[in-house]
Parts: sequence; C-alpha cells; structure tokens
Amino acid sequence: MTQTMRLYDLAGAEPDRRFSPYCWRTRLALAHKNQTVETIPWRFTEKKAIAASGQTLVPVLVDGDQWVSDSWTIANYLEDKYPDSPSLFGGPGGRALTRYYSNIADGLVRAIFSFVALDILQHVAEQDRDYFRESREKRANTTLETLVSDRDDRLPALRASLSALRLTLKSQPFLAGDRPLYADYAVFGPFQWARCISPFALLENDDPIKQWRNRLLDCFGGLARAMPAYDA
Ligand SMILES: N[C@@H](CCC(=O)N[C@@H](CS)C(=O)NCC(=O)O)C(=O)O
Repeated sequence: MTQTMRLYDLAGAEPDRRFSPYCWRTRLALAHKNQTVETIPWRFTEKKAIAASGQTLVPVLVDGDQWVSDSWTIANYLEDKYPDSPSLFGGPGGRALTRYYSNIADGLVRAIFSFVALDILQHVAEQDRDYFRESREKRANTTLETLVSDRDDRLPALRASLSALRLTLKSQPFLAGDRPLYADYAVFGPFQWARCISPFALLENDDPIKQWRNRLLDCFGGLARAMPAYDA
C-alpha cells in the first residue's frame, strides 16, 4: 500500500495559520499533481523534526523513504516522479522558464518582507518569537519596527515594480495562460503569505494581480482560501 505523503508546513501560533510562501507553492503543486498529502504544522525552532532532510528550512516533503527539501527541488521531484499526473511545467521549455518565475517569486518574498515583518511576529508561535525577531533583525540589520515604519511611503514603489506582472495578467487569466501551472503557484506564494499574516493591503482591489490571486484562491476547491487569513 502506498503511504500518504507528508509535508512539513510552517505554522503560526494557531496550527491552521500556514504562512510560508515556499510551502504554499508546494501545497498547490501537490494539488495540481493530484497528490494527497498530510500537512504537519511546523514551527521555526523545530529543526529536529526535519533533520532527516539534511537542512533546516521548510517545505520538506516526505514521500515514502524520500525526504525532499527546497520548493524548486520538490516541484522537479514531483514532476519527474509522477509523470502521469498533470504537468507542472508544460514541457522542458516550460520547466526552464519556470525556474526564472521561481527566482522572481523569491525576490518578491524579500520585497514584501519589509512590509509585513512585524505582522509576522504577531502570528508566530510563542516558542518562535525570539528566534524570529533575532534572526530577521540580524538579516535586515535593523529592528522589525524600523523596517516596516515607512511602509505606506514605500507602497507606491512596490506596486509600480509589479507592472510586468500586472500587464501580463491584464491580458490572460494565469501566467501559464488559461490554466495555472507552477509558475503561477510560485508567484502566488508571496501574496498568499502576506494575506495569511498581514491586514496590510499590498494590492488594490481592481489590480489584475489581485484578481489573479483571487482566482488562485478558488483553485482546487478553495484550498488556499480555507486557511485563516486577512481579506487584504
Ligand atoms: N529556498 C527555500 C527557502 C525556504 C525557506 O526560506 N523557508 C522558511 C519558511 S518561509 C524557513 O523554513 N525558515 C526557517 C528559519 O528561518 O529558520 C525553498 O524554496 O524552499
């Protein structure tokens, strides 16, 4: 009998508040591949639980005796291991192009962090609070409070920086065309992360990016909509 896959998935103080931009890509990739997965709520400081993956970050997928980490590696693993399920990339050219989208999405995580960093702190589990503050303040070289303090002033520049994404989604429902592929899930991750932990409205309601985000919230029976989140 095949075992259900397990996914270590970043959770906040509430076990259902799943807020990793990288884990969200993987959740949607698994759904796209029609794979059933048991998600395990994981906190930043629970490094021992994922030690078998040989690194310290989530997502970590456990498929039988295989431990796979890193969202891009996981997407490629799923594509290669389950070739009969719907493709995440739409062929070799799509796979190569999707690497670029995945990297763009990583950049978006870094950009959005400076808007929502303090909101994340409000939601991380008690045992993670000191670790989160110390590690992120060291990385940002400032306090979380200072980092977000001018976010209203910086918002127009963030929105303007998304113009290529906006223009694309103005003319087609998904980055991959009529139906989403992994490129959509990768870029969706940072927006889903933000709405899961912050009431701050990164996007205007009539922004084609927000409308695309909402379409992705509806995919797979509303999988990404079902979690605790803000309506930002
Ligand atoms: N390149 C990795 C990045 C994963 C990552 O940064 N995960 C964060 C959660 S969003 C994490 O596990 N952080 C643990 C820590 O900071 O100690 C991927 O794409 O999966």
